[in-house]
Amino acid sequence: MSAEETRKKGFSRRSLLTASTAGAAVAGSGLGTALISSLSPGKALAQDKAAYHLEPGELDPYYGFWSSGQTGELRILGFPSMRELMRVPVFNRCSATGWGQTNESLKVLTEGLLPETKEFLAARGMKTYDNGDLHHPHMSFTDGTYDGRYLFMNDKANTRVARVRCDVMKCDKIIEIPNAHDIHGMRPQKFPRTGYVFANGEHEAPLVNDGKVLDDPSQYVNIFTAIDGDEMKVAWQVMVSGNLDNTDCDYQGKYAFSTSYNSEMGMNLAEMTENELDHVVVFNLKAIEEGVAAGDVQMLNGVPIIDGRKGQNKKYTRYIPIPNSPHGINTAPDKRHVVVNGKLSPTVSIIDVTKLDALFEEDADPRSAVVGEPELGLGPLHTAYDGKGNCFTTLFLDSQVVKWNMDKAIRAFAGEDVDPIISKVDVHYQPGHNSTSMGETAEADGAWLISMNKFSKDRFLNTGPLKPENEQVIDISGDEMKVVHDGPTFAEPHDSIIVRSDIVKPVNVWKRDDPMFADAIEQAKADGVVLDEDDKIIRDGNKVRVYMTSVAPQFGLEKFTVKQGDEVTVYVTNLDDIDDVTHGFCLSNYGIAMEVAPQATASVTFTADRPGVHWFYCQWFCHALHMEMRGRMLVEPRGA
Ligand code: CUK
Ligand code: CUA
Repeated sequence: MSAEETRKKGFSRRSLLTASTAGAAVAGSGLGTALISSLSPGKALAQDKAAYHLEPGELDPYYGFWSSGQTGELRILGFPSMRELMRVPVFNRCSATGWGQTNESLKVLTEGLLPETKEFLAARGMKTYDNGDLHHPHMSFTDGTYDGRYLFMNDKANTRVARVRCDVMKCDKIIEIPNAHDIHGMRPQKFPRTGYVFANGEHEAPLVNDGKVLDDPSQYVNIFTAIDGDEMKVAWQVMVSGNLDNTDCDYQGKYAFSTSYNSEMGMNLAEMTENELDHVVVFNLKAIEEGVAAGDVQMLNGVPIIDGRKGQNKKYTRYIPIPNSPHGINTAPDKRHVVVNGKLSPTVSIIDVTKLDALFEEDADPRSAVVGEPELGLGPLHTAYDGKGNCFTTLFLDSQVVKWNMDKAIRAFAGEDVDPIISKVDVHYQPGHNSTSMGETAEADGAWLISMNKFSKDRFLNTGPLKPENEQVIDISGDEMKVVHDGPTFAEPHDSIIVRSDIVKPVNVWKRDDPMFADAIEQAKADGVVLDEDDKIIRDGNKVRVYMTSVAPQFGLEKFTVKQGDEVTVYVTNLDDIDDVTHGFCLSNYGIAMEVAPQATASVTFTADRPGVHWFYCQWFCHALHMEMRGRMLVEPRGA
């Protein structure tokens, strides 16, 4: 029975578990998993435990996509149950899946590196970076809401932007951003579609950073980058004054905007925090595109760079003064307002995007687009939305989330005597980002908030000096926010998005012609091998290619023989097409291991420099006879 037939008959493990619900009926209808759940998104009842406590076999109404900070991976959670479903390696190495070791992953990890980086790494015996710092995961948009195509994410540690395919939940592109330093804020274009992915270089440096200019900050610049998210290529860059922290864009497709906590261009704490006012840079996308087309750029590393620094050509950028060291910047689902979070200032500043056209006029008041500046509490970092006009801002220093009303804040700024603050809730402790269900799209549904707290202190059993973070699920369906769940997590998710499950439709098995293993298919063809039929060993000088199928519980080859010093590539093709029958290939005492999911081909290349008998085994439990799924690599010693 094929996997498809199995699903249609409702015999898959999932539908058996949910046979008593609507699961069995819809399992074969292609509607995805959302309808199978007994919970529906956005309908969670306040204070109703059933809304976030799932019974065994029940599915969550939302996917959570989580960053992992310095761990460098993307995480997938079920939300609101907070069950961690999957870890998708991106900028890190993964012992389980072989990410960073398989040829397929090395291609993704190396092909987008700059030539000078490749050279620098090669001199250290490295093919790519080993670490990353993944802060901001965001899904691609079409027409102002998530479209389920891709997830994009930044690497602050090594100045990269990556893309994960939502059909297979694997990273397929990583590019290093030239001319910029340390990508922090990153957002996809919301309208008409993604389109662009905007990326902030956070740290200032000389534009040509070859050592000729060193300790002379007056010659440092910072770079804002627009990436073509379809091609994963840099489209253009803008040189700015001050540094760049977080970024977002509007629902008109006209403007992007970034916060700067260091308008001073300071190099130490005292200098960086000196000014009472820092700024938000507004980027005029159309003017920039026209400037690029007209050649008003300098080319560097193959990328056109527009000069958008203060006092330069003002049609490209404007600088809106914002109180002290702003951090997060978040566009509201009303498609009109943008909240800039003050950090060192107890205020947030509200920008009205319909006033940005006028901001670009000659002699415009730089603060003319600011329509509200409510004082909320100490350390506002990030703001999320319920789609009903209310905003939720994390207060790092107060260890609180404050719920406030956008309209009232704007009216108060205009002089009316109204208090925009609705309520506050204590969180534990020191929150950074927060996210609401669908909250960064035009389809914010006002059901849930997650507060991503940097400190957990006494909330969990002590794990020693290094403690987990604490992420708290908050029911926001009523006026009072209610914390309903503590979720410990390892280093250090900064940001998350909460996506309705019907939007995300991953497949169960790979397509045999998937581009992820196109190189393997091509090499097999050249060797006269049919990947999903043949078990063959091809010798090509001292290069040996071992083609091996796998069907639970057997590899296609029980042994293969190579010579010491051969460069061996093992290709494993998983012929199983049943959901969840993943195999692995682990070559013991060679430091080799990889995952091979249903219908995938994975490959790894190594030098057979240890003579003797070496067992390879399947390291993914796949069958009652999984232990027996093993074979031998026989390495003939040199000179034999
Ligand atoms: S930043 Cu971490 S809490 Cu990198 Cu989005 Cu604000
Ligand atoms: Cu195949 Cu375990």
